[in-house]
Amino acid sequence: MSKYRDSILKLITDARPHHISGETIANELNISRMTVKKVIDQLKEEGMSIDSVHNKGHRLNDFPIQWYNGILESLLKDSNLVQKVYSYDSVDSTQQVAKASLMKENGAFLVVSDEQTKGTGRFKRPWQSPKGKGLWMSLVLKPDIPFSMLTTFNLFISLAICETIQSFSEDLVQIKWPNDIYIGKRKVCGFLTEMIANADGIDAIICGIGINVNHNLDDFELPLQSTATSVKLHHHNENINRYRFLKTLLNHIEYRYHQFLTEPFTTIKEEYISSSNIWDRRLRFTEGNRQFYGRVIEIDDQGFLHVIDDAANIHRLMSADIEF
Ligand code: BT5
Repeated sequence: MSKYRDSILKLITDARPHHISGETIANELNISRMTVKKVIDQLKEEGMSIDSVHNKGHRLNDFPIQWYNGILESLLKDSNLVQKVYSYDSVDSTQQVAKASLMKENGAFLVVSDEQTKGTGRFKRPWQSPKGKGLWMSLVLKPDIPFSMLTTFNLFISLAICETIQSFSEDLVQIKWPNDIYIGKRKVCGFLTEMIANADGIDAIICGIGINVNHNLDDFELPLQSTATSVKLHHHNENINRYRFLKTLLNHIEYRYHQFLTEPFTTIKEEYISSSNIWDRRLRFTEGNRQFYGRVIEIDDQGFLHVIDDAANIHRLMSADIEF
């Protein structure tokens, strides 16, 4: 693979919807036109839809299916959220890759992979991440905030994910506090937030997000076929281009992250409450070794859930597993 592939792809993507000439690319990158042509021919062989017209140059007609770093870099060039992106065909877990990359990156960055062989949920539970089907990503942010603020981070992020999926879904998308997004009774997304800290405060937040985008039901392994869903299954059964999906998600996260940094949870509390699916029903809560049935009374201004159990005890929860 040519070392110029990503830079060439970035220029072609930047130029969309217009053509960009081979000469302009060559001059911009200080390489020969022959090198440009070779790379573009190779990309076409890989299936990328590039229109090449004599005297006009090259145009990327549509985004491909696989992740290409050059295209991602172009899509993120105006982002205030991340400065850098790393994309892979296959990794064990984007969370692990993000953690390993922390030392070499000063700013915020994003890791995406087409497949995860050891995708992981909370408490080391496996996260199914088949190739080409989902958005498996880790977002590394480096806010200058005290620990105490972190409790509401998930609440802001879940709204961003929920509204993104809703913009593609014909059916209602809801948040299941604290870490899941559901469509009807099925889970479409799970996310988790890890923190790297030192004595003075937070070094980095690593937010791992897994969204089932283009799965058919039989792309899920048992037993998820009866508990999981994908965005496609609520999008007229049509495949969704993952670049467009990712771009929409990052725009929503950028907005909600700014809100998280500048405003209290109370600003979004009503919106959060009306987007949640945990009200007016008896639920099973698991918190560590403790398990009980109960009903949610409220979510407080710090984002804690207040629950009354069957024996009328009140619990104030920061995190728990909830089953319907
Ligand atoms: C979560 O954990 O829901 C957080 C999942 C985070 C995954 C992302 S993908 C990118 C990044 N890299 C990683 O390695 N992880 C993050 P939890 O609440 O513990 O839910 C895990 C449970 O969800 C499993 O025990 C299964 O029951 C179910 N599950 C596994 N894969 C699923 C999928 N693709 N869709 C729906 N449910 C799934």
